[in-house]
Amino acid sequence: MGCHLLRWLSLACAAAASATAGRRVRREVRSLSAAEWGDVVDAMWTMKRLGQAEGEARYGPAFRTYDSFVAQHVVASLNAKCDAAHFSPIFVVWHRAFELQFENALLAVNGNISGAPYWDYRPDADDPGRPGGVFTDKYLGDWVGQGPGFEVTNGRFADWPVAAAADGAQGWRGLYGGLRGPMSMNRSPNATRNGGTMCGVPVGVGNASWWAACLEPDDIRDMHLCIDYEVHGMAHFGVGGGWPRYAHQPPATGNISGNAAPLCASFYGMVGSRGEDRQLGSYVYPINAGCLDCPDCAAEGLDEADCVCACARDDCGCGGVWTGDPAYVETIVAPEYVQVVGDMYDPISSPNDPLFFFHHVNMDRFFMAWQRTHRDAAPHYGFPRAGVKADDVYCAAHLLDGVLGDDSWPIRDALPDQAGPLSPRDVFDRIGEDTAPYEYDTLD
Ligand SMILES: [Cu+2]
Repeated sequence: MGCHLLRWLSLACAAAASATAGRRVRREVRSLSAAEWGDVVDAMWTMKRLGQAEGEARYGPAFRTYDSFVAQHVVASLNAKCDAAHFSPIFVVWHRAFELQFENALLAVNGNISGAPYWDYRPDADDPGRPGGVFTDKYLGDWVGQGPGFEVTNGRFADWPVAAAADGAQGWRGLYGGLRGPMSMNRSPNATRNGGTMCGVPVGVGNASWWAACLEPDDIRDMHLCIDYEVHGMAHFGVGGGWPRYAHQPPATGNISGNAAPLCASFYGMVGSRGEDRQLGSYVYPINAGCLDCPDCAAEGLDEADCVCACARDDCGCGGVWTGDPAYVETIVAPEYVQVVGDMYDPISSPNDPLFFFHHVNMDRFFMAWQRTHRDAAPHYGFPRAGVKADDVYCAAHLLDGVLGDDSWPIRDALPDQAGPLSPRDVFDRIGEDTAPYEYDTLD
C-alpha cells in the first residue's frame, strides 16, 4: 500500500493559434527538437521577466506572468474553507484547468509552440540523474542544486528567480518574504532542489509501475488516492528534497503522527475528516486554522534556527476545525523537526520550480488515459456532487458544480468562450479527450 500524500505536507481569453491547424499537441520534453524545446524555454523566461501590462500589450490578453501562476496555486491551496486544489478528485480537475491556462499563456508568447510539453517521470524513476534524463544541462538542470543554498545553477532554467515580492498572493508570503508557502523558511532568491533526500532518507522521483496500476480503479476517488503519492507526490518530494534548517538539527525519524515515514521536513500536517475511508476529502492547512503562529523572520531578524512556525496549542495538535465531525485530526510536526524544503517540495508554492508544469501536464496525461480506460463511467466518473456526504467530507469547491479555485481565485479564462467561472462539471464536459483544445501524442 502506498503512503498518502499527507507525507509531503509534513507537503483565455483568445486562444493562441497553434502552428498546426486544429488541436494543440502535447509532447514529452525529450521528443521536442532543440528548436522546439528552445521556444518553450524562451516563452517561460518571457513570462518570468515581463510584467502583466507589458506582456499583455505585446502578446495579447492570454499572456500571464509566470509568477501569477505561482500565486494562483498558493491562493487556491490556502483558501480559508479548504485547499481548493488538492486532497480529493478536485486535484486532477483543478490542475487540468490550471495547466490549460498555462498553455494558453505559453502559446500567446510563441504561437509556434505545439502545446505544453510533459515530463514522463517513468524512464527517470530508477536513476533520475542519468545523462538521458531531464536533470541535465539540456533540460531542467541538476536535481541537487549546486548553489550554496541548493539553488539550481545549470540547465535551461539556471538561476530561475523566485519572486521577491509576493504580489498577487493575497497576503501570503514565505517566512522570509517572497512568493513561497507561508510556512517556508527557504530564503534563497532562486529555485532550489536537494533531490533524492527527504529528511535524510533516500526518495526517488516516482514509481514507474504504479502508473499502470492506478489506471485500474473505477472510481475517480480511488484513482486519486492511488496516484497521490507514487505517481504524483514523489516527484515533488524526491525532486525538491529537504535539508536541515540549521547545523546539528536533530533528525526526526520517529513515528510522529501515525505514519511510518520520517516526518521532519515542512510537514505541518493538515486537518479535516477522513472521507469514506479513502482518506479523501477537503483539508485545511493548520496555518489557516489558527493552529500555528508564524514569525516575520526578516523583520524580526531571525536566523534559520528560530525562523519557524510554532504550534499555537500545547499539544501541537489541530483538531475540530473542519465542519461536520472531524474524525481525522493530524498532529502538527514539532517545530524542532521542521526542515527547509526545496521548491518542488513546498506543497503550496511548488510551481516555483519550472519542472512543476511539465510534471503536471504529465499528470493530466495520466488523467486523460484513465478517462479513456473508464469510458463506461463517463461523463463524471463518480466525482463527488452535492448531497454525497458533502457537508462532512468535501467542501463546496470540491463538488461537481462547485467553483474551481473557489471565491478567492475562480478560473474564468481557460476556454475561449467561457462564460463565468469554470466548474468541475465544465472541465468534464469541455476539456476531455474528444473536446479539449489539446491532445497528447500518446496516452501510453
Ligand atoms: Cu498543486
